[in-house]
Order: sequence, then C-alpha cells, then structure tokens
Amino acid sequence: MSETTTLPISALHERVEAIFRKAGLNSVQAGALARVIVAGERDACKSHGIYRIEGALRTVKAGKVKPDAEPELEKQEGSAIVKVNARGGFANPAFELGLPVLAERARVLGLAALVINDCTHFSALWPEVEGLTGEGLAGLVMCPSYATVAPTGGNKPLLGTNPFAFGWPREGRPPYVFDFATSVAARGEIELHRRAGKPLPEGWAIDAEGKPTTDPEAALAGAMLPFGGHKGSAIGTMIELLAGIMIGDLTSPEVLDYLGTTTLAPFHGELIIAFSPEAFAAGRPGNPFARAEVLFEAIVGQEARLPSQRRFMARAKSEAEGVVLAQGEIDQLDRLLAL
Ligand code: NDP
Ligand code: PYC
Repeated sequence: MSETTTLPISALHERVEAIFRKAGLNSVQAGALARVIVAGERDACKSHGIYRIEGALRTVKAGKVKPDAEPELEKQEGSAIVKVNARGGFANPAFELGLPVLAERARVLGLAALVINDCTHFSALWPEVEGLTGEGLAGLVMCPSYATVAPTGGNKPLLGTNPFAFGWPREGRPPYVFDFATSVAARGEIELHRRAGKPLPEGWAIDAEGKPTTDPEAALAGAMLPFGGHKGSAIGTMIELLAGIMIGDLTSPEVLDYLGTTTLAPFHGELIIAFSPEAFAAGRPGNPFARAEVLFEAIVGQEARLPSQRRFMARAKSEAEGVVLAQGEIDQLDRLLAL
C-alpha cells in the first residue's frame, strides 16, 4: 500500500494558507482560498482540493488575477440585487463579503441575488451553497467557465463546464445540496484521469475531429460533452446567459479569448440566488421544511442516496480523524511552500 499522512484539518489549512501568503496573496485572498481548497480535501472532492493550488498560483504568476485585491461591496440600499466587485481577485473572498448582505436581503424581501463581477473562480460551488443553507436559505449558484464543451449536435468547444448548484436547509442535519458541472464530468476529472494515465469513460468527450474518444489528451484537445444531451446543453447555455451576459460579465468563449488557455483559472462573474422558503410558503398550508423532510425520507426510503451524502460522510470522517493525503501530495505541499 502506498504511504499516506493524516493531517488535522487546521494543520492542512495553515499549510495551504502559508503557500498562498508566500506567493504574495493578501490575507483576504489567501484565507478564503485556503478555506475552499481545504474544504474540498476534507469532503473528498479531489478535483477541487489541493490539486487546484498550482493552477491558482499559475494564474497569479501570469498576471491574470490580482493577489492583493480587496473585494468591494457596491451599496444599493434596499435592492434585491447585491453586487460585489472582486476587483480582479478570486471569487471566494468576494462571496464571503457579500453573503451577510445577501442573506439579510433575502430574509427581508423573500429572495435576493448576489452578483460577483470581475473574479477568478476555480472552486466547487457547494461552499457558496452551504453559506446560504447555513443562513436558513435555499439557493442556486452558477457561473460560466471557459469554452471547452461542444453544444449537443455541435463538435467544437463553445460552452463552459458551467457548474450549477442548489441547496435546501435542514434542521439539525446537513443540508440537501447538489453541485455539478453541466458537462458529463468536470474538466478537473479529465485532468486527473490524464495524470493517472487512465482512459475516460465513454461518452465524456470528443476529439479534435469531433469523434468520440476515451483518451484524456485527445479529449483535452477536442471537446467535452454536455450531460444529458440537449438538456445539459440548454442548461449550460442558460448559465452563459444569466451568469455571463445578464450580469455584464464574460461568457465562456470570451473567457477563453481573454486567457488564451485553459491552463489558468477562468476569469468571469458568478450569480448566487437566495430564497427564503418561509416567505414563499407564507399563507399556504404546511411548513416547507417539514414537507421537504417527507420528500427526502421518501427518496432515502427507496434506498436512493441524497446528493452530497458521500461528501458529508467524508467530512465527518475527516473531522474525526483528519485528512488523509498521499505522500506525493505532501511532497507537493512542501515543494510549493519552498518556492
Ligand atoms: P459529480 O458528478 O461528481 O457530482 C455531482 C453531484 O451529484 C454531487 O452533489 C454528488 O454528491 C451528487 N451525486 C453523485 N452521485 C450521486 C448518486 N448516486 N446519487 C445522488 N447524488 C449523487 O460532479 P461533477 O464532476 O459534475 O462536478 C464536480 C465539482 O466540480 C462540482 O463541485 C462543481 O462545482 C465543480 N466545477 C467547478 C467549475 C468551475 O468553473 N468553478 C466547473 C465545473 C465543475 P456527492 O458529492 O455526495 O457524491
Ligand atoms: O473542473 O471543469 C472544471 C473547472 C473549470 C474551472 C474550474 N473547474
């Protein structure tokens, strides 16, 4: 068996934050990045854990993200639209800044949206969703990426892997959360297959000639496919419209034009919509949270699992025992800290 090391979550956070601080990120950026990356490892989401550190650092080095950016809340008293300008920094600190205002507006108005502009976003969306459910709110989160996915019926990269996530709060239990790419798989998964020298499952990608491929290199040079055929293609397009064009930010093809590569983290905007279930259900029979539990019980009653159940189990284990890292990953952290 290969060698592993188990680190307490706080120790891993310290190491990751120190790597970012050493690379010149200010404490706002470094702290928020370390929180999402460590959360990825803690929850066994390898495609958005420490594997993402090098991409973030490459993006800083290429001058495509500002390591010392201070996100700015644009004050619009009473509006349901809360705006945070990331000012060229990462999306995560901008979200942390906007969340309390978003939550307050959603509670007062029944629903509110947080628009983040001018940000670099490389992370999973469930940390944002859990920020909302932690406030007792339901929510939707989405953002473009860069053109790597062919629309159904097409054969060239155009849409992004455009992640889409939803959360519903639950009393005394982890929330109901789903979070996925609108491509068959996240691009990070393709990259992890390439690194491991493993073929892709069929149906994930086409090569540069538009032919189906299971070769990760050919897939990276060709195009990924949307999940669910025309349905995923349409949802991916909706995300380009709402979280790109509608919020006055870049679409996935524009992101690729701007960066000129998919080896750097994408620069665009993000849309987060928060709902107060109590406000929507007011005056109607039944408590929405109690009714939701009936639905969840019926799902689990069929031996189906709820999305994020695997992640919450991994989290409980990591919180009890620490995060297990392969020796290669420990070496990678040491190397990055020594840079
Ligand atoms: P997955 O296909 O791995 O998982 C998607 C969701 O489905 C998860 O909530 C997962 O829960 C759930 N799920 C998986 N299997 C089942 C099952 N059998 N029954 C019920 N639920 C299930 O996600 P992707 O590979 O598509 O995406 C991975 C991550 O990549 C996401 O977090 C996404 O935000 C991120 N991403 C980010 C991008 C960006 O630009 N920032 C772009 C694209 C993706 P569980 O975790 O518990 O397994
Ligand atoms: O995994 O598809 C992905 C991805 C793109 C940008 C960040 N993650």
